[in-house]
Amino acid sequence: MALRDILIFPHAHLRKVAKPVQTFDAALATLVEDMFETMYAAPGIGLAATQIDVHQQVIVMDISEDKNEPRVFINAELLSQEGEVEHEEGCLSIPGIYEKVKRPARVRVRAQDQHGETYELDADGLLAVCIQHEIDHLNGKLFIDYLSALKRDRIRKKLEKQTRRAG
Ligand code: GNR
Ligand code: NI
Repeated sequence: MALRDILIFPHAHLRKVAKPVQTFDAALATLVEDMFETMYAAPGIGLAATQIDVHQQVIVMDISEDKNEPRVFINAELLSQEGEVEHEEGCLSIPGIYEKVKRPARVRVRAQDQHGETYELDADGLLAVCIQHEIDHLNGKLFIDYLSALKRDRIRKKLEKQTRRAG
């Protein structure tokens, strides 16, 4: 297992669009393991491969209190979305920034697990928010894209300064 570096906004690669996974091999298993290790260490409740500069449709997640309910979403697609809910979001690629975002409240998702087995899931609450947040990452989209351009610009300037200081 290995920790991977997380890209920080406004890194250009966060805007790349991920490609579907075609082969469920040992390399994919290692990627999924590394993503869990990186997510738990951060700590975060979800991680999209885009965030570690891997542009394949791979998401890991664990929204449980005890961090013992790992979920894998490969080639995830939203089958339906309904309702609307506002939730405060954060992102490991946008450290220290927390803002309310409105999204559909309930989703149905189809995905594959790490073995290639297809499954469907109905989600609401934090799980629905997190799934949509992670699928956005795979499409090069960030939660701050839902904010005003003014707010987004302030966040960009703040993080650019921090990244410069950190080298
Ligand atoms: O750890 C995370 N917490 C979180 C809180 C509210 C809405 C979404 C998230 S996902 C985030 C981890 C992350 O950046 N995933 O891409
Ligand atoms: Ni994120």
